Amino acid sequence: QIRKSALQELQLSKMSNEVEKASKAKYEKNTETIFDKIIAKKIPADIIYEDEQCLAFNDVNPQAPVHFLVIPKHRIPMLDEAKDSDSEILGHLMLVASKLGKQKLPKGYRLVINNGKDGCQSVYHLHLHVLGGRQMKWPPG
Ligand code: TR5
Repeated sequence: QIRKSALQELQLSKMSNEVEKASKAKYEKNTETIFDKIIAKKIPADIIYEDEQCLAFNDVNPQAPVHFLVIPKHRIPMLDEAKDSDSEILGHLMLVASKLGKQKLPKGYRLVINNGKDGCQSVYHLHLHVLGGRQMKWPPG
């Protein structure tokens, strides 16, 4: 019998917790999310980078030794809602993720965008997850 380590148990419970959160998350196009409050500095976050267009901060529930989010200041609820006019900000988010990723994770990292319920999206403000600091696995769960 294979006995799961405490760490694996914890990772599994965090994972199902995220899936549960995503399945309960309501997509309301015009409703602000917790990330708008972080952008407005109404609630604290561990901010690691900021410029006029975007913000990066450490994920409160990290799924890897390094796990931060890069978000646009202007709210795009999800990737599926991005318009042609968002192509510049989408590119900017990727470049910021790469600059921070190179600095913090020189051995490599993973970018993730969860889109919609099946994609496990729980916060409807587009965000890039940057994960690393361990060997990432493939396929992702
Ligand atoms: O599931 P998706 O892709 O929507 O990712 C949402 C992410 O936001 C999750 O990884 C959460 O852990 C993260 N999150 C949620 C909150 C939060 C946060 N990261 C930093 N700070 C946070 N605050 C203050 N509040 C949250 N509710």
